Amino acid sequence: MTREQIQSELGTQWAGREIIYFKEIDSTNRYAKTLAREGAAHGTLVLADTQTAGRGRRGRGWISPAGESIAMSLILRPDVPPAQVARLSLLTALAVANAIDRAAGLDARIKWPNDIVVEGRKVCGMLLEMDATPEKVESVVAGVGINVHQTQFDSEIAHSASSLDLLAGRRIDRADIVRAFLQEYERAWALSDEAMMRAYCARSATIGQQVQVIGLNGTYTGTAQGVTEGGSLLVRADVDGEVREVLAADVSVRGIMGYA
Ligand code: BT5
Repeated sequence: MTREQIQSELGTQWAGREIIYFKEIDSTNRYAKTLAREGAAHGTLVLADTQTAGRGRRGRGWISPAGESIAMSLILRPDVPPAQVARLSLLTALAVANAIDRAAGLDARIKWPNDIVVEGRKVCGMLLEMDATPEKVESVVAGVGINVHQTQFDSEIAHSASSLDLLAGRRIDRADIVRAFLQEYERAWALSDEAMMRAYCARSATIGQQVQVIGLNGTYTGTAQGVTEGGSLLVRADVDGEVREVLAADVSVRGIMGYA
């Protein structure tokens, strides 16, 4: 996976016009945040073959083995107040799912809030980090990790994870996935709010499913009804039929049937 391969026939206006590639780095998100603070342009991509300290959400880690996966962080400078930044999580998920579908021919689905699954297996995780004042978003770093060539996983994730190669039954080109991601990102960025939400919902693995909401104040089951533009999941609780708004930060959601 080289910069030249990705940028050949890329054809984007801003996404990935600048690509910074590392053979190895601690975390592309950490580096991208530093670059953003130094003034890096909207659309700059930090890409690594492997990370030694890849980050997941809430202090969890992310494994990206050398030669087998994609670890990348896209620097964004949206002209929106901080309250509207949640839209970018939805947009990022949509762009990754579309890219995997187009470049690997797989039915990629968005598992709320931030996983991409194929056949119920996690092939991608996303971590968005924002640098903002109360009034203004300075930058957002959209971090994306995709499993491409792995054939084995640590025992901790063996039941839930898979790779594009395993699912497609053929070798998928990493540069094709990164290029498609940048193209799909730009396309999704230009959509109206309504069109983006429609496309997001059509790609959701969660909407319409029975889910279990595991929160601080206990656990309940219900049916996922939709996602708000603020990124919350709407769940109709089985116990009283009330629709509750579930924030990604508050709970984890499990499908009733296993991981997805
Ligand atoms: C995520 O967190 O899924 C967000 C992962 C974001 C990684 C990208 S890579 C580029 C950029 N730079 C970074 O430093 N990070 C971003 P979360 O939902 O918290 O899931 C983390 C959990 O997923 C871990 O605790 C493991 O159980 C599992 N996991 C770790 N590595 C995995 C992998 N390669 N495939 C599937 N599951 C994995």
